[in-house]
Amino acid sequence: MNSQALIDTAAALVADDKGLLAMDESTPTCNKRFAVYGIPQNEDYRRAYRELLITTPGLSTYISGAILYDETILQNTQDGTSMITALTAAGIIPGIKVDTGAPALAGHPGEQVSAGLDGLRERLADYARLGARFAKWRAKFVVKADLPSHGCIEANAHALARYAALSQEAGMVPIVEPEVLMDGDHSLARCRTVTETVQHAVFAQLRSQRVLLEGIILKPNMVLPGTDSAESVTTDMIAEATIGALLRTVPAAVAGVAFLSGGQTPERATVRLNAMHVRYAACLPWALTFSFSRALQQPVLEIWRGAADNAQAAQRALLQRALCNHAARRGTYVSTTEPS
Ligand code: 5MM
Repeated sequence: MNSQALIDTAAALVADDKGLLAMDESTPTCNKRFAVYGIPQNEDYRRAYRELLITTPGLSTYISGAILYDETILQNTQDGTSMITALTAAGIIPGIKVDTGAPALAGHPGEQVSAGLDGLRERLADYARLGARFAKWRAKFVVKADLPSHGCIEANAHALARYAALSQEAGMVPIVEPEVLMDGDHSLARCRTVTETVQHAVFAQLRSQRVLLEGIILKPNMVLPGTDSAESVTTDMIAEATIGALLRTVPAAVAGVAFLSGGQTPERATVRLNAMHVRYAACLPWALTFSFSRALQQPVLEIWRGAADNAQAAQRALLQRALCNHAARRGTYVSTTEPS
């Protein structure tokens, strides 16, 4: 394992106030997003869409890395350039999602454990040969009065750490994504408690599997009340709960923290990231950035709708969202940064 190369890649992924573009939706998820806008759900349209994203002019000014899905990493742009080559030429570091989904966890009704460890060493070697320099694995945690269970937290934390160790062995920086889901009527305080419990378990397992913390990126949820909660919270309360939870659980050695957006509107995700920087930038031991999928892509899909004529406007929308989040990383975002 070349520790310095891992540290350098992790540092490059969070450098210059940039963030990551998560474009690793599995085929069913991508099709579900296309269906909302009446976009045909087939490989040609998924390829064209992903080409549109990665060929956005100027994207690397704000985006350091892009997380691809297995289908995409094997595809080419229309002119025959591989997606990886196109990304690298644009100055964006290519990465790959390597979990293979989350089947039900036996003995734990309503809970799931992410899969994909079998054969992972070989898959990582193949992806590294193709040019991927980082990987991503997501574990998700449902919040209810009695969930997540200890068994679910332990199983997913262990799998995340085994994945992270294998990624580093392959020379790829692991993005470690434990997501406490927004679905439900839980309070902000409950989300914070669960987030802290999950992060504690994840870092205990990462240590136990001898993962180099300087060579990982953590991709957590922001601490938010559930989507069905009637609780009214301010942006400052969210910033305080999120940073408070992370400061208590994430070692200072970790290279960076890059939030998922989890179903927040694009503007809210940006405003909240901005507030965290305005209030806490001076006391953060790690880089704090974004690794959004929906909060970057939703406006793009809304404009593109599968029509080539809309491609340039859709790319402008992606660039605009990336710019807003780049500003949020500096704590300089204001609502006038948004398009009128
Ligand atoms: C939580 O999802 C990740 C971040 O996306 P959001 O910013 O929209 O929350 C994302 O990378 C996710 O892992 C992919 O969309 C893949 O999802 P599936 O369920 O298709 O594996």
